Amino acid sequence: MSGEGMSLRGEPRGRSLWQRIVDLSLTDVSVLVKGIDDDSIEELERILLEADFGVDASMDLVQELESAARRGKVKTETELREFLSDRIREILTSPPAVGDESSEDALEFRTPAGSRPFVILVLGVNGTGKTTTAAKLARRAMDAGLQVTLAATDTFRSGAQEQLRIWADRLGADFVGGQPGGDPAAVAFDAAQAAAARGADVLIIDTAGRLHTQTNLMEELRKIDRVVGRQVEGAPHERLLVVDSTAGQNVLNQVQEFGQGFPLNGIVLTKYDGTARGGTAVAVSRQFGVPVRWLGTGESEADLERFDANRYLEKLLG
Ligand SMILES: Nc1nc2c(ncn2[C@@H]2O[C@H](COP(=O)(O)OP(=O)(O)OP(=O)(O)O)[C@@H](O)[C@H]2O)c(=O)[nH]1
Ligand SMILES: [Mg+2]
Repeated sequence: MSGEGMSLRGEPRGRSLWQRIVDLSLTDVSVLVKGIDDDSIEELERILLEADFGVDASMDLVQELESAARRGKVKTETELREFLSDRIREILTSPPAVGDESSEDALEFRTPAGSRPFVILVLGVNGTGKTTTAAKLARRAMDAGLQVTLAATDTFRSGAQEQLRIWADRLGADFVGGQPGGDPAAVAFDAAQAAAARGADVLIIDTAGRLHTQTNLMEELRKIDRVVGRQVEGAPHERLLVVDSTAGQNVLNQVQEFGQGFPLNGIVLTKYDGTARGGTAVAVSRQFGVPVRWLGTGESEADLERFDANRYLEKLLG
């Protein structure tokens, strides 16, 4: 998150989250003598909320900072930065990055039993970036030397199938789609069969974010889930929820809703290139304990970063 050039509710352009925190002068001598005043506390909470840290994480951070300052643990800007960085790292549930990226990617797409294919179910409400993320994940897996099948189960929205097919052609991945208006679960069935027959390493299933029928979306998605589970041992091995990082509080509602329907393995935060409010990852981790796994940083297939807490904190706190 660069923050440069972004205007945040009338805030002057270019002031990063860290700069705004520093401007509160929480480490001034007067604070060290008298403690942090209520106005500054309130202001810090406001800044965190505006950066999408969510209510729970914002309140935790502010309270912990207040008590640390009272105990004389936070006396300089460096200590303040370290304090926030440590606390936020604790909240983030993401696994630490190890080794080089491409060998990690190969591991990322491997079933526990070493069987094939590794099945990823891509979930999320409409427009969050599911199809683009499916393509980006395919690209990562292919770069790691794996054979990928992409499946388009949104048979209702016109253009949805075509969009993924175009990605598949461009990337050189196999593609499975369905008849317009056909049963999405039937596409998942065909895709599982085709992937197995081709000896694919990875099957990525793109889904609809909204249904154009009376059928309940969650039920439809669960049907897809069950169908692939019957075809491939342990599938889906990963259920990823794609959320738009600029959607603020809505992100939390979506994690809540999908989390009730599925044991989510991870979150993909998309459009991270377009936000100056990087706290969403913290809010999600604090509230649901679901790790943020990937960041979408643009519209092209290469614009996917593995979520790394250290890199994230560096960007967040300058
Ligand atoms: N800037 C930016 N744009 C993105 C990112 N991910 C997706 N987009 C754009 O967001 C728009 C929607 O992306 P899709 O992948 O079609 O979203 P979807 O969730 O599949 O949408 P539905 O199938 O309609 O539910 C497209 O214009 C994408 O190019 C990202 O990380 N950054
Ligand atoms: Mg789509």
